[in-house]
Amino acid sequence: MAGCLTLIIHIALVWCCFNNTPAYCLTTVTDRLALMSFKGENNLYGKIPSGLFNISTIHYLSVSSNHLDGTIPFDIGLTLSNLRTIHLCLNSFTGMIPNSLVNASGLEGISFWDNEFTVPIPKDLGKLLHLQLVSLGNNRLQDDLSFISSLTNCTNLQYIQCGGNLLRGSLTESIGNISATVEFIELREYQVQGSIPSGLGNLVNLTFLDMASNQLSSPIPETMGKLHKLQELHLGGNSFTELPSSLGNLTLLNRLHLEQNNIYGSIPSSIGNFHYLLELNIAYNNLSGSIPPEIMSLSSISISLNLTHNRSTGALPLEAGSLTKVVELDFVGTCGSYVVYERY
Ligand SMILES: *[C@@H]1O[C@H](CO)[C@@H](O)[C@H](O)[C@H]1NC(C)=O
Ligand SMILES: *[C@@H]1O[C@H](CO)[C@@H](O)[C@H](O)[C@H]1NC(C)=O
Ligand SMILES: *[C@@H]1O[C@H](CO)[C@@H](O)[C@H](O)[C@H]1NC(C)=O
Ligand SMILES: *[C@@H]1O[C@H](CO)[C@@H](O)[C@H](O)[C@H]1NC(C)=O
Ligand SMILES: *[C@@H]1O[C@H](CO)[C@@H](O)[C@H](O)[C@H]1NC(C)=O
Ligand SMILES: *[C@@H]1O[C@H](CO)[C@@H](O)[C@H](O)[C@H]1NC(C)=O
Ligand SMILES: *[C@@H]1O[C@H](CO)[C@@H](O)[C@H](O)[C@H]1NC(C)=O
Ligand SMILES: *[C@@H]1O[C@H](CO)[C@@H](O)[C@H](O)[C@H]1NC(C)=O
Ligand SMILES: CC(=O)N[C@H]1CO[C@H](CO)[C@@H](O)[C@@H]1O
Repeated sequence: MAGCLTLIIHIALVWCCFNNTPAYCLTTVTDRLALMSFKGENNLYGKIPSGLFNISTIHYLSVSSNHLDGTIPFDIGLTLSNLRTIHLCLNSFTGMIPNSLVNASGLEGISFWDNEFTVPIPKDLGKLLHLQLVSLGNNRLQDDLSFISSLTNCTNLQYIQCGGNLLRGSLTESIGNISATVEFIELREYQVQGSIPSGLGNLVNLTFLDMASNQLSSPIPETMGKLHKLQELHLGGNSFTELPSSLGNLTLLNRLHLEQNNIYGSIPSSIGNFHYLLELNIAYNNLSGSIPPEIMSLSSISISLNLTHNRSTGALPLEAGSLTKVVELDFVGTCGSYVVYERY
C-alpha cells in the first residue's frame, strides 16, 4: 500500500508540470500503476497528458472535480483495457464518449457526469457485463432512451444516472427487463414522453427514482406499489393526473415530490402510511378537499410540507400540532392566501 501511495504522489508531481514534461515520462515511471486518482483538491486544469492513456495497467482512473477539458481518445478502451473504474465527472471534457469503452470488458463503473460530452451514447454499453454504475448526466448527449434497455445483461447493475441531457423519446416495457439489482435511477430533465411502463415495478430493489421535469403523463402504473424499498420518489414537473392506489405501499418513502403536475381528486390519506417521510411536496396540482389528518399527524416530516397552490379547502386539521419539526409548512387556501409556518 505504501509503495502504491508513493507512486501516486510521484504521478501527481509529474502532472503538475506536465506542460513541460514529455508524456513518455509518465509511462516509464508507471508501468505497474493500477490506481490513479486526482480528485478535485488537485485543481487540475488543461488536458490529460496523452501518455496517461498508454498506461495499460491502470484499472482505476479518477480525475473527478477538476477543470480538465479536451477530448477522450477514441481508443481508450483498447489502450486501457484493464479499466474497471473511470470517473471523469465534474470537468469540462467535450467530444464523444468513446465506443471503445466496450472493449475494456472488466468495467464496473463509468462516471462522466457533468461534462460537455455531445454525441450519442455508445450503443454497446450493455456488453460490459460487470457494469454496476453508469453516470452520464448533465452533459449534452442527444439520443433516445434505448441504451437503458440495452443494459439487460448487466446483472450487477445498481446505478443509472442520465438526467440533464438532451435525450428524448419514451421508456419502453423493456426497462422492466434490466436487472432487479438496480437501486438508483435518475432520468431527470429529459424530454421523456408517454407513461411509466408497468415493467418498472419489476425493479424491486429501487431505493431512489427520479423522473422529474419530463413530459410523462398518466397512468402511473399500479405496479409502482411493488417498489417496497423506495425511499425517494421524484415525479414533479410532469403531466400526471392520477396517482395509483398502490402508492400507500411505499412505506419507506422519506421524500415524495409530486409538485407541478395536474393531479386531481383528494389528497390520498394513504400518505399517512409513510412514517419515515421527511419531505412532501404536492404543490401546483389540481387537488381538492381537505388536507387529510393522517398527513398532519406524520411526526417524521422535518424538512418541508408544501401544499401550495391547490384547491384544497378547510381548516388545517388539529393534528398539525404533531408536526413538531416542520421547517416549512406551506399551503394556499381557496382565497389564495399564502401561509408559511415555520417551526424549529
Ligand atoms: C502510446 O503508445 C503507442 C503505441 O505503443 C505509441 O505509438 C505512442 O507514442 C504512445 N504515446 C505516448 C504519448 O506515449
Ligand atoms: C471492441 O469491441 C467491439 C464491440 O464489441 C468489437 O466489435 C471489436 O472487435 C472490439 N475490438 C477489439 C480490438 O477487441
Ligand atoms: C444479452 O445476451 C444474450 C445472450 O448472449 C444476447 O442474445 C442478447 O442479445 C443480449 N441482450 C442485449 C440487450 O445485449
Ligand atoms: C423481457 O424478458 C422476457 C424474458 O426474457 C422476454 O420474454 C420479453 O420479451 C422481454 N421484454 C421486453 C420488452 O424486452
Ligand atoms: C436486492 O438487493 C439485495 C441486496 O443487495 C440482493 O441480495 C438481492 O439479490 C437483490 N434482489 C434482486 C431481485 O436482485
Ligand atoms: C399493496 O399493498 C396491499 C396491502 O398490503 C396489497 O394487497 C397489494 O398487493 C400491494 N400492491 C402492490 C402493487 O404491491
Ligand atoms: C381539475 O380537476 C377537475 C376534476 O376534479 C376537472 O374537472 C378540471 O378540469 C381540472 N382542472 C384543470 C385545470 O385541469
Ligand atoms: C412549494 O413548491 C413549489 C413548487 O415546487 C415551489 O415553487 C415553492 O417555492 C415551494 N414553497 C416553499 C415555501 O418552498
Ligand atoms: C385554489 C388553487 O390555488 N388552485 C390551484 C391548484 O393548482 C392548479 C395547478 O397549478 C392551479 O391551476 C389552481 O389555480
